[in-house]
Amino acid sequence: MTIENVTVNVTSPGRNFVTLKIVTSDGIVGWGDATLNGRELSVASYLDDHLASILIGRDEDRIEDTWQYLYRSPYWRRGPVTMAAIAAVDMALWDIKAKKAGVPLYQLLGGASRDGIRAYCHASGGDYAALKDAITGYVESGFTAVRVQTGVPGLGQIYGVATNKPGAKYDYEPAKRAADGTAATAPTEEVWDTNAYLAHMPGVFESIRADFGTDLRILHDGHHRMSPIEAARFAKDVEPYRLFWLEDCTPGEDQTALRLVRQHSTTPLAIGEVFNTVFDYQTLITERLIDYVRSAVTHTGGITAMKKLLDFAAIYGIKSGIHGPTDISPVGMAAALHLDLAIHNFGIQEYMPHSETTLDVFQTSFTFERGFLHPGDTPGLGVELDEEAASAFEYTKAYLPANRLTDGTVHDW
Ligand code: CS2
Ligand code: MG
Repeated sequence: MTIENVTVNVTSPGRNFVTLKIVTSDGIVGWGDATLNGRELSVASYLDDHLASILIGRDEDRIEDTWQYLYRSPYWRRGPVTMAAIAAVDMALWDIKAKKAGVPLYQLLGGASRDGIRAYCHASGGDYAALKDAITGYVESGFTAVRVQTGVPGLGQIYGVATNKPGAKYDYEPAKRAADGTAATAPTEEVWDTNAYLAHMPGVFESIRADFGTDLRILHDGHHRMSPIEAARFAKDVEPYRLFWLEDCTPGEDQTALRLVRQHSTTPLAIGEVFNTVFDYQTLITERLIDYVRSAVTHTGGITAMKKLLDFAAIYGIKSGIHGPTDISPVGMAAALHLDLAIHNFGIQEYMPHSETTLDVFQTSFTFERGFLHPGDTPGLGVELDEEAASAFEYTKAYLPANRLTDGTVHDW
């Protein structure tokens, strides 16, 4: 059989998503996630304008060959747009292969290596009282691992922290539309001060340990904002609080920055949500500078590439921590869960549940119970896009916020 039809769906049920649909000549449908937060239409164009016609008539079973063809044959390689497009094709082909075999995808990846996938959630609050409230709520709902982000005295709204509005949930939406819900025209800007952050955070972790004990897994995201020496000091300062990981402490493109952090501390390190190939990790993995690989299946070339990356990491004792925010669609999330269940070097899975509006459009078979996820046993990835429901939600431009230091200097993400 061959690939007969390739279409790209752009929809915005609460937030923007790009989904690839591949249909075979015998009518099997495969879905792939191509969502690149704030740059969605670039990937839609890459798929529509450059890849769709190449795929028509190809044998849908030749997943490895198709991946190599899409990655190696063009002159231009890598980058988030290209790798998100390749990822969507790869996921859709694995979805088709598993549907044809009549098994959930994890069975084709070697079968289950565990019964459930430990998930961490996002707890945040503008001050410690709100953060504590959020953590308490998540622990009571069964989470055994919690990422904590909080406001810093003297600074206003900070990325990753929910506003303290009464009734607001303690999570946040990574990309922002205009205040009235219509298309944004530019990113909002936030003010950042690394010194104030470094002075404030160790006390927050101390309070969390005092209030929640030693069992709770505590994670924290630095969002690439520290210099190598600042990150080294921070990682050392928070050692007594035994973080599960410190994520993205330095800018992602400088792999050697983490050498300095590693020399000074035993706080476990995670990085990679902005990476898109195994080459972004070459130094980090071979020199054992990290403990967790944070890539998204959606931004790293799909299941084929992720499996190889995680197998490479396994040789060095490095585990997975696959990216799972709301800007990864339910299709991309399902791809992560099948990998999580199958690989041996699973570490933890990020889980930021999608809104009900999103889940009305994407029908999912994955489950969450008492802190653990499972992809379900529906053949394929286990997610179907309801195209009719999706058509009611028009693409609405949204941006991740930018940030500047207190003197107005543009700062790292
Ligand atoms: C965050 C994300 O999930 C995470 O760890 O860093 O919110 C990230 O900033 C967004 O996915 C960016 O699109
Ligand atoms: Mg992150």
